[in-house]
Amino acid sequence: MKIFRNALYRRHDARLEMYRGRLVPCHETPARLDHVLAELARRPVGTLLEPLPQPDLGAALAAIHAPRYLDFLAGAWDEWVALDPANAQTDILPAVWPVRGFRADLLPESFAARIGLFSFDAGSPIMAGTWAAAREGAACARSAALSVAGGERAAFALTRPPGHHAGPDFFGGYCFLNNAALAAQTLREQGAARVAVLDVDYHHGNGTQTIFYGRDDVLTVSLHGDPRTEYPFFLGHADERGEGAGLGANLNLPLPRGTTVETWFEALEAGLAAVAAHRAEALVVALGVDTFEGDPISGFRLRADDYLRLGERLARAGLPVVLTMEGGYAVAEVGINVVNVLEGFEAAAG
Ligand code: SP5
Ligand code: ZN
Repeated sequence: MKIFRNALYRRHDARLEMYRGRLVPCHETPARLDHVLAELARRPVGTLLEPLPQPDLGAALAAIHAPRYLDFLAGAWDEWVALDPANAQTDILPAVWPVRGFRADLLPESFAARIGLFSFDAGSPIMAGTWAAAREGAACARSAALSVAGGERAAFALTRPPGHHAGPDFFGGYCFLNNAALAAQTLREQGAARVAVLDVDYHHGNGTQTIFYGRDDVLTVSLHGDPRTEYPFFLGHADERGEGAGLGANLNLPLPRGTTVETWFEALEAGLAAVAAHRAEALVVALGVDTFEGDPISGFRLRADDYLRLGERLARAGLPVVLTMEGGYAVAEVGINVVNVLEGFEAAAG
């Protein structure tokens, strides 16, 4: 399998996220990808590649994200430092948001107001290299989709920061640009009539759901911790089925904290049945391994070997597949778990 790896992943290396009234060290760190690359060096289940040159990446991103959001993200760090040179020592976090009843149509002049307008949590700091790292990650996701559209059976976008929480005009959940959505949109543009996104990260793929909620050409399926108790809390319930033309093209499979492998794989079967019923011609897998029993911020109980089975099952779906790297915070085990998925896939894909 082709593995498009983001060579700029270390440039996003934020310090602190807000948790229970305190700033705590970020869970989403460069070390996560160090471990995946180290495991790939031990078990070379794919070919590591640089993303393809992409003069049209900006236009491709504008098909899934609002232009004013992209403009803000691209310039946020420079604006922040221009406000006060001392800001260069501090990452950017929002502290005020336009909730129900406030105006989101007007773009405020205030930087503090705009960072709030374009975000939904205080856990996703922006620093000097965030845009460069996220943009290069998007280039990897688009490269993976272009290569699958060109006839590859499967390709993996090995990148961070992750993407599935990023919506049309908001960041959060450590995500800035939605790599899985970009891959799905790219597969559509390249000729697949119907595409499915299957999100197996522990957390609901709220960004991806929101991007495609009104469309019937991209099915979005997510298996995740029940939002009644689990992040991102405000979306991901079973009764969210899509709207307008997209009605029926969103499937949420929320599972209780503590869910073990048998139940999880039953939900996976239900998700894959929906992908087949949609008659998807290509599949995007938002691959988070924060379903692992040792994950420090999640609550499912998958074990390392279960990821081999996941990879095998994904291959047996029989579709061309783009995988994007999402969550997984048991840093030392992230490499083993991710490479297990790839190895299982390759073994079953033949
Ligand atoms: C891509 C992805 O997996 N994003 C997840 C974002 C979760 N953000 C909220 C994390 C809450 C951190 N809780 C700290 C618990 C310390 N024991
Ligand atoms: Zn997650």
